[in-house]
Amino acid sequence: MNTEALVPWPADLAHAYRVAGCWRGRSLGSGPWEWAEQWGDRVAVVGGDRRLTFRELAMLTDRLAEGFGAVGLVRGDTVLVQLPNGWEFVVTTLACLRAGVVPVMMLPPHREYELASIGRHVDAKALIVPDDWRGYDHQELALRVAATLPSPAKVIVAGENVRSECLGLRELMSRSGQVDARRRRLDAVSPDASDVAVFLLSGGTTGVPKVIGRTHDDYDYNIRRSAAVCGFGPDTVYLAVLPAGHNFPLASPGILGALSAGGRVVMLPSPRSETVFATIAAERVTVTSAVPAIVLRWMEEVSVTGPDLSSLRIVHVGGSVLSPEVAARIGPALGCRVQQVYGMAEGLLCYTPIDAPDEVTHRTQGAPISPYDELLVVDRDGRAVPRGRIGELLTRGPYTPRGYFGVPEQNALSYTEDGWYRTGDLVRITPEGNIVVCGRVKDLINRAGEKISAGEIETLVQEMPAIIEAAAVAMPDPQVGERVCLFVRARPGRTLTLDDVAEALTARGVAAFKIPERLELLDDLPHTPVGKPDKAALRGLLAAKPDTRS
Ligand code: OOB
Repeated sequence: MNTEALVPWPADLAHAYRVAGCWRGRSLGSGPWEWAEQWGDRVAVVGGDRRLTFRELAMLTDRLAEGFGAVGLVRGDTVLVQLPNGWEFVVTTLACLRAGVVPVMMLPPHREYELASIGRHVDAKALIVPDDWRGYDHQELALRVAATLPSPAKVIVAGENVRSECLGLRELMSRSGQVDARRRRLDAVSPDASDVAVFLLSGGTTGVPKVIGRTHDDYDYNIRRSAAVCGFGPDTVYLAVLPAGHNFPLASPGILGALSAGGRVVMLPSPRSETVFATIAAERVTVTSAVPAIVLRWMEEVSVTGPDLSSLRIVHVGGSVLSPEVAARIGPALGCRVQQVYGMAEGLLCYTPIDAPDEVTHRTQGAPISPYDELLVVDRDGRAVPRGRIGELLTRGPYTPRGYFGVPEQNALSYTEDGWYRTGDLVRITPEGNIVVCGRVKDLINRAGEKISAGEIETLVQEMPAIIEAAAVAMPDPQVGERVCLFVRARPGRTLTLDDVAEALTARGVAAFKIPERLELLDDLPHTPVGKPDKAALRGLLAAKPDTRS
């Protein structure tokens, strides 16, 4: 990895974060053995038909970390990880942390376009994929992508059917040998706490790949504070249903928060109500996290099946706007408490307290996890607004890195000169210090918590010969919050259908969740004085002309 492409914290602040005890100077890879020493024979991870104790988890982590070395992956190399929620995801992530190999957290629906552009950007040395997932051949995909990358990249496959050109993940972790000696060998090459531990993808990349390098120090603090604020402990049984590569289920407090508190993680590759309810009952799950769209489905379907959710104590809800009315209904419907979570892969995390009054839980997105988080709410000219007024939220702090990896021009837009990250969210802060998200100024579509960059879609469809100009706009939707509507000015004499757009983007290798779900052809797009499509006017058109699909 080109470490010069990272943007470090200023040295004096880094020092202050160490002195304050935020940064502990330890690698996240030391976690599994520390946990094993405290909670050795307790079950740590449940996934499919596997149940791994903390001791087994530490042993498998070490075996795979050494397996990575045996196939030439060394500290500082980046690997694209595209695994569904299962035990392999957990072991792979921990083995990367242990070996200092940096996982880039891709999502299972990503295709050639996303894998290749991110893979090139980070100079990936391997792709770790399932053999086949939901009827799609990921080995084939990964081999195709690997052939286009600048460095020779290995394809490592989780699952049974490993092709001869690929390496088997299970084989890489089936090494024999003395456990203690291996542990010492790995300890000796442990990554630095200031090294990047994971690369998270930013919600809504603008066509420029925006990946966020989270260091061991910063992510450790993120996990530790989140676990404390959410009361995680050895009695926690956390159900991971959101795609595990997202910061929310991974570390807010999620999978890593539960394990580091001695709790148990249950990995489930689907948020389908039936499976989720059955798993909560069977594993006595105490906490899970979900985006509002998923919680809504659970609430609708819970009364039909009447499952046993008696173990469930808390649901973390975040990733997109939750209305106060829905928030108030979750507790009674699922028989648990709610904590709202407002967070971002870029860093800042806010939670409503576990024991907050309903007013706070239902109507706010909570307060930051650290006293060292800095918040600034500004107007369009970048001036601070009076407390309580709405403006764009800027933030800095011990787990909010100072820039994306390798995109200085983008960083000049997304970060101020003095290191504030521009969240693009419109918020106000209540007198008690809780954040209320009121809207956003960034140009993206938030579809069930998945962020889709309008600019990315526009650039991609511009390649279609029938299109002169296009604008992607969020269309409000009761099920998923927002869907992509594409406004198009077509070339005279050319026709265009929604299917044509979907076909072109699919052929381009774009993830299905980004594909527009409504197309509006206009003779001309409205423009702002500077000549950009006028999105406010387009949103107005949408409001006046609701979707007529049945
Ligand atoms: C989480 O992370 P990302 O990186 O996928 O997206 C961040 C953006 C925020 O800037 C905001 O626009 C939106 O997602 N968002 C919310 C929200 N939580 C996130 N908007 C309204 N209400 C909320 N509660 O989405 C994420 C990362 C860690 C924990 C939770 C969510």
